[in-house]
Amino acid sequence: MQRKKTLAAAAFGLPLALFVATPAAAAESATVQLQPLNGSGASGTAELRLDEEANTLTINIDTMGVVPGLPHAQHVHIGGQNVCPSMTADTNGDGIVSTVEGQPAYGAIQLSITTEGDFGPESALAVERFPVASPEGEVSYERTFDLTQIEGEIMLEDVVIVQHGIDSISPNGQYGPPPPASELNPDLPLEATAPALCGAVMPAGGQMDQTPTGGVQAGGGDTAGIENEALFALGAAALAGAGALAYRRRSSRGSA
Ligand SMILES: [Cu+2]
Repeated sequence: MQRKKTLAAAAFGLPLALFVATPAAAAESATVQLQPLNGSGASGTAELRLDEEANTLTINIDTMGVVPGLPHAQHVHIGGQNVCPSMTADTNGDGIVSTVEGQPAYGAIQLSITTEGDFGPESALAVERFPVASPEGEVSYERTFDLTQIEGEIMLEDVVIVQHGIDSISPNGQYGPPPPASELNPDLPLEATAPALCGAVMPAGGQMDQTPTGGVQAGGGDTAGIENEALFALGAAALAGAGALAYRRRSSRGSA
């Protein structure tokens, strides 16, 4: 029986085998390859298991090559183009794709992948509750989240995982010292919040409805537009006002 089921699934196609949804079961899972951003040289994977009956999301993240001994903020981002940014997202030309610059690609924070306690967007920069990389620069993380505690629905195919924290601006084994400061919190160095790794559940060019780069999903009854609104309603609280405004402005322009 088990074998037949597996074969049937294989025959079904699933060309990427990254995103596995079985309608009969109330569980979905996805494995995401995390790619380096901002010259981090890091690598890793994230595994997500959504249990719709229990309404939980279990996230495993294993990364290597990240800044040793320092905390690495990590989030579920949703509501952008469901992709990871390229260096063309570096709109201010400082050589770093900051968290806000990457937002049109990967969206706002829906879930902060913390080690304990709150995991909503308001914990986006709860530095003391993010995993600390080992002396070898490895992070090994697992937590199961009770999704009844956060607003909005998480659809796995919309998820982009981002792990933050780089040391490539002033390589010295620590974040900063500033400047440059993070656009999210002037008390934090840009190095602490800039993305180091990013992976989208649905790779660019996959089965997702892809809008052209620079385009926006608003209007036309496209669900992505609704999600964006939902995220704004959520407050995207953790994001600095300026960043959220820039994001909104971009959305408005694209839909006009
Ligand atoms: Cu993030």
